Amino acid sequence: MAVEQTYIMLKPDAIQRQLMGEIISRIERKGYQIVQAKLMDLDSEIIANHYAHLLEQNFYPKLEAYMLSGPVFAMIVEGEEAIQGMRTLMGPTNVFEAMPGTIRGDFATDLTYNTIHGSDSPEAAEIEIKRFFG
Ligand code: YYY
Ligand code: MG
Repeated sequence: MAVEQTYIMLKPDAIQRQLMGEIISRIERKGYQIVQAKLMDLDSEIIANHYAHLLEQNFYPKLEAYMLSGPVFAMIVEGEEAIQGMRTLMGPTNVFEAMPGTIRGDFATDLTYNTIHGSDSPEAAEIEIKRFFG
């Protein structure tokens, strides 16, 4: 067991659908601390860096347009095993398999518009925290 920091981002649909309070409540109720947070507009360059592993995918243009469609809410979330714990709270990438009670299971019906991002490993968390918080 170790205290970890993970990069969490509420994606544009979460802000547009006014789900920020609901999702932040779930993170806090779980027992994690939000140690930094900001609303920000992304540009194509930071999106391409963040999703570099997906640039060649046929859905990338849709993903980029979504991430440009409005502000995101970027957070550093801290807690015991927070990287895996937040992935569990979020639910899997495939929203059709996401269980009720998870954020994606409760709020997402589309593989792209999936409401929330969370780092998938300690290496990714470190890089993503630097990318979005400097
Ligand atoms: O880490 P996570 O967000 O759960 O999944 P990734 O495999 O890193 O994909 C990033 C992002 O790409 C995903 O959150 C939505 C989008 N995406 C998509 O639009 N269509 C797919 N078939 C798969 C992923
Ligand atoms: Mg990912």
